Amino acid sequence: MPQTEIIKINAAEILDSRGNPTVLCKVTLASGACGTASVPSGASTGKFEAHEKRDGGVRFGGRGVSEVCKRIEEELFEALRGKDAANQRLIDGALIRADGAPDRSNYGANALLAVSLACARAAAKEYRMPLYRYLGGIYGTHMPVPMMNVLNGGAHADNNVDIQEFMLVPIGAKSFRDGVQACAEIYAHLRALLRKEGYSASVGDEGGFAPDLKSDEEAIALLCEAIEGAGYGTDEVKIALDVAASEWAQGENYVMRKSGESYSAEALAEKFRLLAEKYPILSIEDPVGEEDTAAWQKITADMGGKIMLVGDDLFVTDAHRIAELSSQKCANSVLIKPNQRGTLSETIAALQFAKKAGYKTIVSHRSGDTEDAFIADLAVAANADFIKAGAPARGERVAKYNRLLEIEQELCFL
Ligand code: 2PG
Ligand code: MG
Repeated sequence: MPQTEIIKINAAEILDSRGNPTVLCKVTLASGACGTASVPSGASTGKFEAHEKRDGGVRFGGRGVSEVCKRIEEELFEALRGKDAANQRLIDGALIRADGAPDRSNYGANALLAVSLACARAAAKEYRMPLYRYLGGIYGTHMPVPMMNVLNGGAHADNNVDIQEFMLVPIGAKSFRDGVQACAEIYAHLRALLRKEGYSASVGDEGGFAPDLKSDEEAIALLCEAIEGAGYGTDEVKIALDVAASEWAQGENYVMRKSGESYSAEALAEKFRLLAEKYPILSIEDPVGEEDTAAWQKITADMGGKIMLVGDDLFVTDAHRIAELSSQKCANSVLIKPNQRGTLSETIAALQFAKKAGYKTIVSHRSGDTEDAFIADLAVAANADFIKAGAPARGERVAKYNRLLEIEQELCFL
């Protein structure tokens, strides 16, 4: 008989990819099996995301999490002691009740998520199953298509580019492995192209290049050139953008942080309509602000039949917001980031609600991340359409893609 009762929880303050502290948690079961998980952290966080708890004070400029870890080991352990780690809903319900705040501001979504994910890993270990199979059973076997962010701007880079992410999406690839190969080859080509043009090939937070360019549109043109230069067609490798427009919202208008250009919601939507006409754009994330429901409805009505319109800050991985806003015909795709809500069960609920609405799903990393590749297993288990995990460079980014390569090979052996 599996012995999946929780007997111990450890937590430690570790660093994320930006050098900021984050939480690592280890859950030990009665059998001796244990699971660990660490949590990521965003830079362009949505207003409706759950709270991320920090210690304050002077350590790490107030961003320390040693107090957060102490409370996990003492208080959250008390709430979970003896509970069955294999009963994820029970675990997550206990975590949510222990926190008691709708925005998870008591312990913090970072604390809750680290415990929630570590419980799932510990249970998977005890059942001797790979994590994706524990999470998805025999039904969760779909490899997501990567969305690789190869050019960084916005809050993720110190360059003059306003749009946050320019991604490659190898929709024509026959396998995940072929998709990774295409993106890595195009990434290498883009580096050479930037150098040839006299631009910097240094990278931003998610491993994409972060040059100063003449315009944001030039970034899209460079991606197209790199796709073709690497021997691919723009019908097989498409482009996705994450505008992160909530960052620009100022009253009624949108003011780009770097160029200072100002747009009404309508003018901004028109700009993207023209770009999508001119370039092979598959998907645009957060083209308008998280609170601008009317603008979301309009852009969805105008462009939703042709391209993916992805809600990130709009939905914040919240099943209730997905149900509500999809019924109001906002967006047609959902970004899924577990730390936006704080537990695995709520993340799965968000995925289920998105699918029920007929929306595409994209499981996503955060700009500050760790080597933990939980989202790779989650994407396969949930049969998600896409995974967004940054460039094919930097350890914390490639950890996700490498885990998926490993999973794909395991699935092929079946
Ligand atoms: C986003 C994410 C991840 P951040 O906006 O989609 O790319 O960025 O983690 O900074 O919110
Ligand atoms: Mg986003």
